[in-house]
Amino acid sequence: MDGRFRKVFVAGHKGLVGSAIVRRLERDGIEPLVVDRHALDLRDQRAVDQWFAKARPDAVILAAAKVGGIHANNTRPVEFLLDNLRIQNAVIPAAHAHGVRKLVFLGSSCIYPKLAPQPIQESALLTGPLEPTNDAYALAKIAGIRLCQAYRQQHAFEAISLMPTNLYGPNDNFHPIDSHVLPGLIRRFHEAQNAGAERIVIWGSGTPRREFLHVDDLADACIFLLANYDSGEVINVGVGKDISILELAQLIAKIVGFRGTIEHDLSKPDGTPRKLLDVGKLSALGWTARIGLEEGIAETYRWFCAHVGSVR
Ligand code: GFB
Repeated sequence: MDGRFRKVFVAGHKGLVGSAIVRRLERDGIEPLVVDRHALDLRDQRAVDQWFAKARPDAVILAAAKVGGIHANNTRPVEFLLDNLRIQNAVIPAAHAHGVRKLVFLGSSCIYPKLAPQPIQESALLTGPLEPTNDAYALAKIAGIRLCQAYRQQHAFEAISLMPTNLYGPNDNFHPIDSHVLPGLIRRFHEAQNAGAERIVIWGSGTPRREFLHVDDLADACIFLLANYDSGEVINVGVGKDISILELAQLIAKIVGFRGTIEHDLSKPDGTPRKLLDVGKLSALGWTARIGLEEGIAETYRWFCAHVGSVR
């Protein structure tokens, strides 16, 4: 961990990403600064500015966001646009105004153009139409990246923007409808297995491909880049390989022990056909992901089973 930063504020510390970053910092013996959402609504610009004036962290990892899977994004664009803009427009200006020395902003692979050439290079951003099922979220995140670049350009503020691929791991949102595909299928296969079901339905054709990065790898990359990256240009964070949704379902079935048949609900959207990230820029800096998909899903399933009564 970079010795320049002793008071690191993890915004969104209870979420999938935030809780992984807290675990990663604590591994370095650093107790991060956190604040519960009932004590501070990160969408409230005045309250956030007053909090920063008192707390005065020296680094910020902005892991707080309104996130969700394809269904949530497709049906609630107002929240995905407004909540994310409000959080970004509160935290980033307050960080600059109150002496924060470095801020890490998190974008997402889904904000690249729907049909970007694969694997997707960072230069593809804003070169084509967005994926309609999540364009509200994507525009909010693109605005956040541009705000970080504007503060760097106008005030020499050290803000960096990472572009993680699809994430999964402990403390994810396993909601049957609003979750991302990997946790959503873990819950569905688990419940089908427990119910002795002979068939299971997944959404869409199963042909889209997705890249999955364990959240502990993302957290490690965040700390690595906090110390080793200082540019306004976005940087991809991924594993460099992908899997079809059907292959993912078959892998989760194997891990859960479900032996029934997998069927498709073609009334549900496929979303973007592929969004594999080019991770050449990150690997050139000396970082690569370590957690393999099968071991990562198995560990996540163990966590899910141990917390099934309280998961989101
Ligand atoms: O993770 P996911 O919901 O979103 O994956 P995206 C959607 C893909 O998985 C589609 C299929 O092809 C779905 O048809 N799928 C199959 C399912 N069964 C299920 C299921 O039970 N639940 C879900 N959720 N999908 C997201 C963006 O796109 O990527 C977010 O919408 C975010 O904004 C995230 O950025 C990283 O990967 O398509």
